[in-house]
Amino acid sequence: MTTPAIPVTAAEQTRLDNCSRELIRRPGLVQPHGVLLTALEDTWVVAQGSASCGSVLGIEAGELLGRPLADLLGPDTVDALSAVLSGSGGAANPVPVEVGGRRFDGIVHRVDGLVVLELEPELPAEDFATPPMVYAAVNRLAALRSREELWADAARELATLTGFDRVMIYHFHPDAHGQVVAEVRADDSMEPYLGLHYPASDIPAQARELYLAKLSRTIFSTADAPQPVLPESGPVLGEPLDLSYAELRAVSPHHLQFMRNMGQASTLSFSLIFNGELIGMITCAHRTPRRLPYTLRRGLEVFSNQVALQLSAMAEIARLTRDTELLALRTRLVGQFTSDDDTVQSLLHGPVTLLDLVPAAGAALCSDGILSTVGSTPEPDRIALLLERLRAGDHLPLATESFELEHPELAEIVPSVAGAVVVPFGGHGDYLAWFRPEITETTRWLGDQSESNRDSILSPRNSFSSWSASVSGRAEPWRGLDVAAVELGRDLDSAVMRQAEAALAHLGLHDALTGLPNRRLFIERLQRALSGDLRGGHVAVLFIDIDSFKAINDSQGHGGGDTVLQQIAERISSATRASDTLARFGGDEFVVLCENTGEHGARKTAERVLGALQHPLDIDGTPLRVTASVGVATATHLDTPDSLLGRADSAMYRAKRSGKDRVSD
Ligand code: BLA
Repeated sequence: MTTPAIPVTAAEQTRLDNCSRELIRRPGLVQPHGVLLTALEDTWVVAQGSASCGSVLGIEAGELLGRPLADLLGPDTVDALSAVLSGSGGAANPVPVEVGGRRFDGIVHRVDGLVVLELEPELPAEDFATPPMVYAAVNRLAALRSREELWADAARELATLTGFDRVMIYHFHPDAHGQVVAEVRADDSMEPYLGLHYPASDIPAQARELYLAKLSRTIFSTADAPQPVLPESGPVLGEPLDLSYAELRAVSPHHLQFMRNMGQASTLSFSLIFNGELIGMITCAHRTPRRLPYTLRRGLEVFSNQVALQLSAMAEIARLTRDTELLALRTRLVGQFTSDDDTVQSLLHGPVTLLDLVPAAGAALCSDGILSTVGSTPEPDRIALLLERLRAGDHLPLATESFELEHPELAEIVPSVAGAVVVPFGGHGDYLAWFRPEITETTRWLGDQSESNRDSILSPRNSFSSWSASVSGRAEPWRGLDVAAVELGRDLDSAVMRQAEAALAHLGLHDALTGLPNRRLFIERLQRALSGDLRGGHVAVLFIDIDSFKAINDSQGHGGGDTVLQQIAERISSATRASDTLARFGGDEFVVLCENTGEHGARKTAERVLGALQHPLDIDGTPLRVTASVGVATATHLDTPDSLLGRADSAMYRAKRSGKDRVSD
């Protein structure tokens, strides 16, 4: 039910697809400022070498092939490299290497069944940030509490630690397009990119996947031509070497062109990863070639990891807080719904309303087939028609941010809104709906996104000046509130179900005509009263039978008898105490259980019952006189419900025989 915040154009989709196909992991090329050699795992005999050997080492790659690496580096260095590979004694990259009087950082790893050794010319340590500086920066970040602060401070710290003249932090949106969320520039002559968005194809899918596997990459110079690894195919797999984990991997020519167009000579970028997902990146860019020592780069990977972890913790906390708030609102709405018989009042006009849960211009509620609205919504007949179509098209529940784009056939039914969430509930065609109007969203892009700003569809943009594009026909995104709406629908479903169950349970123990307890409930209560502490003497039962009810019933015609019985029930009820239980046993038989009362009290209640029938009933304006015969029985400690009821019944018959309209015991 989620849609991208910014629609992807067809051209952008094509570019994304094509860019993603480039085989960037096995380019067969390395950057020329260093050297890459491969060696066989068991013998350390050189199998491949980059063409840069000549310029960097002063020895052509061809001269090294087939010779033991120890001939070039010396046996101690080879031992040190192999200790790194086995991890013995905690050995780690880089290994200091000297060739022909030149010093290098030696970086070794295993891939494709080969040992890969990269040599980067050593940089003077005193020109660069020290490990303690990196540790201190990591510690300063740990104190920050908001992601805006974290983004800004991390960029500032990295500008200091790297000396690169532009540092940017990118945040990836759910549709993979990116946004520059922090930026530090060396001087104001550099164009600001802060806040700008860029399309997903600037960093295509396979690049993101690679950046999950390797946390940093150096692109030293956009000017120098990459150098082939010779021979191109490795001796084990017979294909170009997998350079995914190599420091010197040459980058995509499309991206090199992108960098040149941006005026970047070098970049150093770091992955921001959480839960196996690339949530953003940090890019340090320089206008002239610049690179950092391997050890510092590793330190900055730890720094970036700290940024990613903190961003993730902040996002998790924000998510949990929001979930808790939404849950509280839902619970209150369901509480109102359950306690208020008026569904419209409870969901649309109560202390908490549907619009508190899902903010929108207006909301609609269809309850028992009756449509009510609050706020600004389409006309009720339009909403009803929309629902008809949604049901027919099997589109429920619906969440859309743009009818125009996602359901053009429905857009004309509700032209006044752009987005809607519609959730059925209760199982009888009832539903909840929220509506949002169209808003115009203006996105500031990094560079004109139109094709005129590219040489060809696969080319990067020529200009990167801020370029605004507006998108209309869309509502503000629901951002997960559509899910909260569906959950509310489910909550209401179960509330409706519980109410139905409660009503059924009530029916099982009550008389449908008068709502009074039925025989079953009465016997249960009598049983409890008789087995209670105050048993015998304190429990009494009145048996009430309406005199000549058959004649009354016959005279009242169809349904009239029911009205008479309902009115009699009310009269008798008014004569009993709140602690008494009045039940209807069916027909014209009513029974009262009097607890905590003696013979005298029970008899007084019986007299009050007769008194309550003194005034004629009012049956549709016609007075009707009714009388009753009442039998009273008080319990002894030997009584069961049956025996006590039996005596009350006999007493009632005595009252009838002695002339009706009286009490007997
Ligand atoms: C890689 N694209 C990248 C990288 C960044 C960007 C940061 C990672 C490599 C690096 O650190 O330089 C994008 N750089 C940006 C953005 C800014 C920036 C958005 O400075 C903003 C300020 N790129 C294109 C097109 C294609 C393309 C049209 O513009 C494909 C046809 C591809 N970009 C592309 C590829 C990579 C990439 C393939 C991977 C490069 C690699 O690691 O090999």
